[in-house]
Amino acid sequence: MYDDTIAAVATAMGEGGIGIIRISGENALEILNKVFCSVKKQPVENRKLTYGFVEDNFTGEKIDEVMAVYMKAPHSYTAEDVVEIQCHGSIVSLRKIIALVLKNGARLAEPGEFTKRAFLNGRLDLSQAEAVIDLIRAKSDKTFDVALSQLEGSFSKKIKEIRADLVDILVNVTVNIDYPDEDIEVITYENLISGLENVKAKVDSLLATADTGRILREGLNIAIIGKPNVGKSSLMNALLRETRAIVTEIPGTTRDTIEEALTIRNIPVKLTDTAGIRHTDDVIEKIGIEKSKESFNKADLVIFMVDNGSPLDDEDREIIEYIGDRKVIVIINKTDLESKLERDKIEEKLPGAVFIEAAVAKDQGINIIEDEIENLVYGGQVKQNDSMMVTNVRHKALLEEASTALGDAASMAEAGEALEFLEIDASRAYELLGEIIGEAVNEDIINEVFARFCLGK
Ligand SMILES: Nc1nc2c(ncn2[C@@H]2O[C@H](COP(=O)(O)OP(=O)(O)OP(=O)(O)O)[C@@H](O)[C@H]2O)c(=O)[nH]1
Ligand SMILES: [Mg+2]
Repeated sequence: MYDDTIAAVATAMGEGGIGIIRISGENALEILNKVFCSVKKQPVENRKLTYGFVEDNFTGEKIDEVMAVYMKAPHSYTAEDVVEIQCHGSIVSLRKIIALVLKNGARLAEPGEFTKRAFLNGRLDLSQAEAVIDLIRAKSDKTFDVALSQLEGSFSKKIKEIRADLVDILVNVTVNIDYPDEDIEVITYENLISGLENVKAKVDSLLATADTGRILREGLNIAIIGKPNVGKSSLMNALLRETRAIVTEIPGTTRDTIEEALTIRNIPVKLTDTAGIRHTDDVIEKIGIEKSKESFNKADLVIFMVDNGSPLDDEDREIIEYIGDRKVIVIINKTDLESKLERDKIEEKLPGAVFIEAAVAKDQGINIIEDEIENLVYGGQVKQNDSMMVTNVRHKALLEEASTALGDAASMAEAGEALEFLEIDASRAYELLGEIIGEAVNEDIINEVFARFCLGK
């Protein structure tokens, strides 16, 4: 427990129906009693909402009409005494009340400090605390579900199960090292190898969800590229279901890249429509084309669009060269027109590509494009309703290291090396998995995790 009391505005600092100031620590109730005056002149009770006013206890000025609630330790967000004051959601009121609370002895909380206290007081483990920030930032139903299940402890439970398996192995190994002459069950290398491989397989199956998890969390960056007039902006509008980008029959209509956020099948997506790539003397268009190439380089997924109604030309070929061996979806657009395009020539140059035929202006093929995007994200590995997913880069890195350490231990066992050697790697894996849930982690890591939070959480 800490001896200082922290406070912050917990709601967004804008205009809203209500705004909440949160106070946590030993003096939370004492501070509330100094600045709050219940209408019925009754004391604030634990877990009861009380109606009253915040008044400046130095000047007597009435600040706002509020509701106040006190949550006694340990049954609160931080597991300390917590007070929340619900005032009107005006910046003026929020600023005045927080200033008054600070004047009465609270310290302004750092971003994430409430959640950090919940962690340090043992109410949440580290991966649960990290789930809080994911919940706040979730942009799609799916990301929210994954974060919620992580907050409820499903991910921690999985990690704990894996660690428990590993402990069994480690105990066995240690006993055989320390008391080889005692009358104990002698460990066989066969058992050891299969045990270690089993644990590694569990770690790896979690890791397999990481790419999908990252995309669901951060969003998928998609760039639509192609020569002028193939229908890139038409596709952007069709996916957005609104007329966002200007579409005309004049090649070179889009001169600057256009970015929009949307969700496709519940996957958060950042979609970029780009200027058609071609040789031009137009200064503005040239800059636009440079930006198209940048978007291409940054994209997780590239949609390359070609025109079914005209033969493959040098402009297409140049873009194909530029794509190289990047993974792309090729959209053959304008299938309502008579085909003049040699599809086999593109297939030859881009052997790994997925081909989709569409007539975007006629709203044909949009569904198939969305299907394909969904397929690529889930990669066939993760079922859509699976809410156990690695979404956090810190977790991913630790799981990767643990997997390597377990692999090393298993191959040492296979080579028949002394138990002492493989015990080192197996315990290392155990520690790495512990870091995910915050067992035995050093202060720097903890600070780094909570530095990513927003104020008031
Ligand atoms: N026939 C037919 N025309 C289409 C189709 N899709 C788009 N178009 C037309 O093609 C023209 C160009 O469409 P845009 O979406 O502006 O093409 P763009 O690739 O963004 O072009 P730039 O911005 O110039 O690079 C417009 O006249 C569209 O109506 C289609 O499926 N069939
Ligand atoms: Mg365009």
